[in-house]
Amino acid sequence: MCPFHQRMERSRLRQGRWRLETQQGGFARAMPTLTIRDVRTILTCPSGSRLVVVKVETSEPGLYGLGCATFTQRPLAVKVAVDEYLRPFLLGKDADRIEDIWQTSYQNSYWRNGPVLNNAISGVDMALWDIKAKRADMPLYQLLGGKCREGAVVYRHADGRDPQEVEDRVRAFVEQGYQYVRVQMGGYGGRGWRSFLSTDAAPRGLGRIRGELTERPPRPAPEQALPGSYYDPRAYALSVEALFDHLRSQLGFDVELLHDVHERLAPIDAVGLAKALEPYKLYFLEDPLAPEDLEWFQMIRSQTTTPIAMGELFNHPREWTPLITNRLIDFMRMHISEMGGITPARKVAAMGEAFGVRTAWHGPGDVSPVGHAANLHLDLVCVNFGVQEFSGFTDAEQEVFPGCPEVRGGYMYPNERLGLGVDLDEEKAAQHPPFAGPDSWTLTRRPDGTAARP
Ligand code: GCO
Ligand code: MG
Repeated sequence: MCPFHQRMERSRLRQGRWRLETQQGGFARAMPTLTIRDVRTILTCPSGSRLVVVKVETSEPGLYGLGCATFTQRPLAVKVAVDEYLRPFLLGKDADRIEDIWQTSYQNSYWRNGPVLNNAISGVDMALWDIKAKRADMPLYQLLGGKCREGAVVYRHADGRDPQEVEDRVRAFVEQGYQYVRVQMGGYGGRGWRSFLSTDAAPRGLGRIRGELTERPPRPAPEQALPGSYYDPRAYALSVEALFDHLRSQLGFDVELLHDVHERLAPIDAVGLAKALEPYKLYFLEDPLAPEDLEWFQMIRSQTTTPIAMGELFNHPREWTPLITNRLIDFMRMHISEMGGITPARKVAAMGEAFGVRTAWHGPGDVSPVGHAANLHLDLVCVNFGVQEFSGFTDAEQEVFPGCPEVRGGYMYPNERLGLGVDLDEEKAAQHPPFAGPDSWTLTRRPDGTAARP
């Protein structure tokens, strides 16, 4: 046995891990069975988003794994699914059988493919991958096949009240080394303000939009209109065109720009916007349609070459499979825990590779640092990686989650620690208890008071 494996063998024997035996020039390995000793759910809210993390403890003292199960709008529902249903189902099971545990957990509820149960399964699934890589003495990306790149390029969010404010924020990110920036004006759906083009505007080479944007009060709502977060879809669509006209004429085309429609438009207006934005060469236009309107993607495809990204709301294979296999999207944006974790995500990423669809996993503030690490390990090993969303880690988050991936010069890097590489300080997590009750931003309404998708 070569000196390297003698050293490996000695360290594993010391750790009572597994034995390397040579047989006819090969290596055989006998791994002692590792059973699941406990499954616990930790809720914490260090930076305003309620995060859900699952900790799986094993029969090997000190060997545990962490997984992200964050459904930030319904954290308690996920906790119950894990504590009351998955935990009793998993205790004593062989922690190495990740695929079988995924399949049986998925089938066990009979009804399946929902945001609560998928997130619960994801928490366990990611934790089991974390454990297996720790046991193999390597960062997870090594176990998944090794690096295709040294770091994952990320995009940041630039939001502002008007085009100038958005431009300033984009410039600030570019100065920090970011090459990809998502631009929004007034948040999703351009809350509240209506943009009108000044009457003396004239066409310019770049696009069809011209002239200054002026703010106008929202369209009048009917009497006794119900409370909610009102926005005006048509005015929003116009403001996005004007925003990109401004940004491209001020910034040029060096910086890659992205925009999230957040399913805020009627399908035909989404087709119109995707077409109107073509001259501005977006890296991608996200969620132009809602999961309920998938058939409209064909029309977008037939009308424009603006790259399309979709998927953060998906939790059913029948949502992502037709879009990928019919090449109706260019980027898959799934929230990995919403799919059920690393096990399904790596399979769908491989499917995407076959159909020219790249990954751009969901990565805003309501993904825990454990989930961000899972995104990163997949980003490093998938040849069809596109870009990774990143919204920054606060100091409080980094305290609660030691080992957060590092971002430098616009790239996210692994910390080369074993497994996912992120840990959780339970005492610190407990200092940030989650707030109770439903979110308010999702109570969106159109100008006439009709409830709209958030
Ligand atoms: C994004 C998303 C998020 C979601 C949020 C919901 O592209 O990052 O659209 O901002 O709105 O995750 O809780
Ligand atoms: Mg989005």
